[in-house]
Amino acid sequence: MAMLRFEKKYRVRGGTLVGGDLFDFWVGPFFVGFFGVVGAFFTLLGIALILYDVAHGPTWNIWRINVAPPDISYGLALAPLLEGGAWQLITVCAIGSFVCWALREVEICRKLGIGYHVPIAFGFAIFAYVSLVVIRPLLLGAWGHGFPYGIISHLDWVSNVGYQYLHFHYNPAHMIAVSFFFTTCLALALHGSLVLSAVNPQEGETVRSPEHEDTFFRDTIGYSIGTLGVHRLGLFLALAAVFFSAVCILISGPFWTRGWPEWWNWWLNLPVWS
Ligand code: UQ2
Repeated sequence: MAMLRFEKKYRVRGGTLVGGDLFDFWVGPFFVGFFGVVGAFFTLLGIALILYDVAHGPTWNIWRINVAPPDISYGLALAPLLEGGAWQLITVCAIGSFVCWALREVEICRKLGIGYHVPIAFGFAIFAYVSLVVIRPLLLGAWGHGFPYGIISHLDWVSNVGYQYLHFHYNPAHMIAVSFFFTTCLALALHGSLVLSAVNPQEGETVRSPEHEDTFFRDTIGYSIGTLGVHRLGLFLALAAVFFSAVCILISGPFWTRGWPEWWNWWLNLPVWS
């Protein structure tokens, strides 16, 4: 079935979580739904708040624009609008917008009768963001521990927080996360190149089957994970990378306040050495 005809056939009523048929419509190619409407509201309000805060700032230079969280002295209280209050409201709008996007994906999955893998995967990305701007600030007792919204400013924040722990690369969860990021790249490079090698032949050559893909890897390393398996592996590797990234920042401060190199003293202090 041609793609556009497929979409017409499967753009069916129902599957909504909230609002019943009320918002069950499309605008051009886009499904709207209750979460499309509410998500658009959060997005527009968030952008308006960013522009309001930035208009009171010193620059319109895109690299230097910054929306800063409140000073640490405000603790977990609400701050005045131009002293971090905007950052707090923007954070609420961002989370509202991201969660609406995920739930709109869920409604589309329900319409199509497919699994919830995409919104669950996106949920890991939302969890990573929420770790930085909600969970860790709550554990440390001040919204000022959230990261600032700006291109250069968030880089400075990452650098400063890293150096606060002397050498972030000694953070064990950071090590695991980086290993997963690299392995994700390896898996996607293997997968992308293998698929193209089989299904995008030179002119005059024929498309090859998954058996050819299996045989390539059995011949080279004695093992093929299979066409379904490689996607399970890819999803696992990518989600594990995000999960351990969240763990690595959540343990920095709330559960470990010294330099990360020092954490490894447990190894040097093992009784087996004496
Ligand atoms: C594979 C397979 C695919 C693939 C790839 C493999 C036919 C189209 C890439 C090979 C992957 C393996 C052996 C796993 C490597 C393990 C790690 C941790 C990177 O067998 O099936 O389907 O795309």
